[in-house]
Amino acid sequence: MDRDWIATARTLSEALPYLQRYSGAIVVVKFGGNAMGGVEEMADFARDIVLMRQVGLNPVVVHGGGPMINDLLKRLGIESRFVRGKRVTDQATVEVVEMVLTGLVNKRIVQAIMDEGGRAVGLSGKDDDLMVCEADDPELGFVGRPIEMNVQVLRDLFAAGIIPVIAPVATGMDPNETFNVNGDTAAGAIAGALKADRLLLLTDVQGVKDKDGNVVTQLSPEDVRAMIADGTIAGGMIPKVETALKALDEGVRGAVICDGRLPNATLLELFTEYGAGSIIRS
Ligand code: X2W
Repeated sequence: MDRDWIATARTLSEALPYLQRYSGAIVVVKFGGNAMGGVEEMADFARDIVLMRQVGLNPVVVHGGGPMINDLLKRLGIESRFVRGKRVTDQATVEVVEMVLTGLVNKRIVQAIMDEGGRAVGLSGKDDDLMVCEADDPELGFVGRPIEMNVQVLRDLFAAGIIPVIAPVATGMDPNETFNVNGDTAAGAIAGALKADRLLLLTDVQGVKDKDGNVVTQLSPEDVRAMIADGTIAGGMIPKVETALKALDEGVRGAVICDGRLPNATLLELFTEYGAGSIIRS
């Protein structure tokens, strides 16, 4: 045998308690633009999501696409500028953000899931009023902060066996307004509104690191607050852990920050003893 099929069968057998534990669970997966990689990585990600659905979980994909937005803005000669990790979004930029996220990126993920034999439907925060926002900060322009969530459409899709794939674009109280929402923020708000069992933030770092640079596998909200206060958690990790803390406050059972470039990152996290990255839970 050129492969250890016995080990493959054992791996499946060992996953049984995890499959039982997560049966019916709602898992919101944030798939960041930096974690997307090429066609093959996209197919691998999609296969894991389809497997989750196949074994009785209710996965929801919330995606980013920052690098793809940067690309098109550059081709159009529009400058990209970020303040505290969020894109300064004027009228021209918000149009590009909506086109890239709800068009290009969203449909690519939907297609990848269907290619693996799953059923997926793409939507944005605008569909069925899923996510209504207000302006986050006047300095950022049309960047939205979710203030009202209507997740019934997601429950309807779960019941039909369909995987929702959500672009982080939303309307405001004025329905003619369009807001650009940070992908992590959107995933956290959706997970919170669903009181999800897990929020998985897939990114391009291994997880939350301690002072020596080692990944901390389990943290409580208090640990996270202490690590922010003493500067151990800094930079781009701050908005991620803050999203996680807010989601926990809203009733999510556990939030995980892990490296989406790892092969089968979501399966590793959900179905093995090992886990991946850092889990934050009370
Ligand atoms: C993000 C939305 C996309 C995103 C942006 O315009 O880039 C804000 O910054 P990643 O790939 O997850 O970074 N929105 C307000 O979050 O993409």
